[in-house]
Amino acid sequence: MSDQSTETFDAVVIGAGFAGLYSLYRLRNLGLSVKVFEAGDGVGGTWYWNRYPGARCDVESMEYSYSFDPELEQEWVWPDKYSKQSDILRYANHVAERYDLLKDIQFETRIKSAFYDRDANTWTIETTEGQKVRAQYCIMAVGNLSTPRVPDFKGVDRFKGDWYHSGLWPKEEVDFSGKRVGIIGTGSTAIQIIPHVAQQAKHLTIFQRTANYSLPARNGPLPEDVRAAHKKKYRELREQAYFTPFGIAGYPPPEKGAIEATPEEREAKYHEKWAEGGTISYLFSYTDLLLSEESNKTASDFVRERIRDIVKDPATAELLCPNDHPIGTKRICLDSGYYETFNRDNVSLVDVRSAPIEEITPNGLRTTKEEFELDSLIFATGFDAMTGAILEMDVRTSDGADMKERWKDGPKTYLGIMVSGFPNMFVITGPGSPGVKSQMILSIEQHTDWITDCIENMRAKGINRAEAEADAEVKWVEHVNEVANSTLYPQANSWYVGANIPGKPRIFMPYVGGVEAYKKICDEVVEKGYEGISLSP
Ligand code: N01
Repeated sequence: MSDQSTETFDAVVIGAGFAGLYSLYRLRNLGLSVKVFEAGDGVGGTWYWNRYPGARCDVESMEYSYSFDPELEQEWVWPDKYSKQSDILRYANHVAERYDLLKDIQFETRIKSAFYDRDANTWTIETTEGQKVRAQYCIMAVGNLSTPRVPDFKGVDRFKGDWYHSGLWPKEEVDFSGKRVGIIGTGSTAIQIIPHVAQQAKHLTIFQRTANYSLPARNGPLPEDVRAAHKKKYRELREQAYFTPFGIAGYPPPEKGAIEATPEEREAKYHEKWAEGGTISYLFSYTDLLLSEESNKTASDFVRERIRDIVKDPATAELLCPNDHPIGTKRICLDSGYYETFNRDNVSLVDVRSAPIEEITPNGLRTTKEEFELDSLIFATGFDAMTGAILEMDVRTSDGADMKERWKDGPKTYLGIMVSGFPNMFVITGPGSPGVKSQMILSIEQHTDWITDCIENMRAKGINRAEAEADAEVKWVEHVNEVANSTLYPQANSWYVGANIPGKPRIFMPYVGGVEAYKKICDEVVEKGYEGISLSP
């Protein structure tokens, strides 16, 4: 495409998930011309791609939604306590239509590169089809779990059956009736898929490398009185959510540490939380579950005991008991009937830690110990999290900054929002932000508000370039690490540290100081005249 045909906008947003939609809404309201690019053929991001059976949010519906418009939150009706994927996608589409966002979104378009020219102070964004647009601001609303990863098993291309990745699930319903199905992975995704596929398949074989902690969701229809009561207090609850660690209101903070309680007290508390369901509730049993190994062990032991209670075959139960990380240091899974599924005759669990998968064969899968015949194979093997989507693009500047080079030893950002050397580029819930450790939509709104306020301030003052200072970035990365190292989080081999991607630098990526602390820091940066950010005309 010739240079003359390069359209110019004030801002380009990459991604039309919840972050991209809200960015478009806010930037447009500032009077900016905005173009959004989206790889899918519809809005919704994670909820567009992850259509696998059983896909549901692990944050309660009344919390997991936008707060920016009180009318929207009053009119929308969430059917269930925890929303299923199709309801969240319906909501994303409703928002896109209600605020007339679709006209500025170009679908089925993947971005190849983003190039910043310092002299012209513009970003040129190029699609894989060679279309180019220019803009002063580049907003990365690319998501944290948007680069699905199929491990490079030998032989995948020779498999004669159908295979699926959870994050690239087909739009059409997949019928596993009468089939011998294998699923690789036992993370949050697999734990949601397994009970559903087990009900259909002739046989389901689960290939587990690492056992995870899963808690019961106790999901069900949201009673009308509960919905109404929440709506009555919606404004207050939204405000409260910002003063909590995970950005979720309604959970009274714990008052003491687990070891301060007697064993009987603890047992009663954990039983109460187990019966209530939900992950935040359980983590909020005591103040120190993510800080003290001794305290954490009491909560981890309780879950292992429940697994042994539920799963009838003792060997299977033992294999399902997580033993390599403290509870909560990986995202806790939330399930509906996961452990119970292992009592079915058509379900078997295979340990691929002791006997790893060697190859996918034309008719199934072979471990170092055994061969399995399969008609269908599901990869619930996760994502190149937090950095994958940005590094998939070629992001550079005219003065030689290259994002792949800059992040080769792990991502470095200022506040998880800006990267030094990449002016006027803003990342929504990037590495170094609490995004993935919070109610994601709340963090998306907080980040986007901060970014759009920054742009508004720049425009009011005739400032054209905002750039994170290298020193401020170094200090932020140190702070993120320091906070993480004061907790048990780094003990787990999770996607938080890139452990699921061979060769990825092991760096703790999310900010785990909590939403309240993070928002306070962001607000103080503004009060101090955008401290750590160089602003130039
Ligand atoms: O991915 P994961 P996910 N051989 O990386 C296994 C969010 N989410 O898609 O642990 C054998 O957690 C891997 O084993 P191991 C949520 O934030 C939210 O499940 O590396 N196994 C692991 O068991 C979540 O944390 C919701 O040893 C291999 C699994 O694949 C995040 O998404 C629902 C393997 C990957 O687990 C990611 O969850 C779903 C190999 N070579 C997801 N490679 C809700 O809101 C990988 N594995 C409810």
